[in-house]
Amino acid sequence: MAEIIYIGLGSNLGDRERLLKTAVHRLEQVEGLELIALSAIYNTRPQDMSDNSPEFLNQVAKADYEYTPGELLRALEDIEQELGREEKGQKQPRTIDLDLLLFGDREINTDSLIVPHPQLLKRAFVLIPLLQIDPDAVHPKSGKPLSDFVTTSGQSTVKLYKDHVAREI
Ligand code: PH2
Ligand code: MG
Ligand code: MG
Repeated sequence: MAEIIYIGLGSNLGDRERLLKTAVHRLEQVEGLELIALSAIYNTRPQDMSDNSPEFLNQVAKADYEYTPGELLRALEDIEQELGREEKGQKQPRTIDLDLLLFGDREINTDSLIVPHPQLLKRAFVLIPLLQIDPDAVHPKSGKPLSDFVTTSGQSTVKLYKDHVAREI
């Protein structure tokens, strides 16, 4: 049975908009994955990054996925590799970062994957785009609406990029 998943996309190195678009095309080609909706692209202030880190573009994708979380993680890592992601350290700029945010209402805790994403509730740059496509989304662990976790200070770090709009697919 397919499950609803959410993926956070982020880029702060190179042609950020093109990288997000290419990543979305690659996601569409992942076996067993059917895109349902894409948030707008947002320009976001770097959070927990090295000093002078460039601003990010962030976006969230919602999809149906048929296979296992491990298989999805591998597909996301393959796309990161293909789009020139280099492991220079967690706080360094990256061409593309694809994070699995939610996988149905599952809680996963392995060496390679934690779902829900452990930082989800602290990150306006994923909460705001996710809520744009699903305003009533809840956090599987606590059952609380994700909208409860958006703060005014968080909101001020996330701005719509150009004239982007969310779209259903
Ligand atoms: N990703 C991080 C750390 N900080 N800040 C913003 N604005 N956007 C990101 O995607 C991001 C971040 C770790 O992956
Ligand atoms: Mg990340
Ligand atoms: Mg990541």
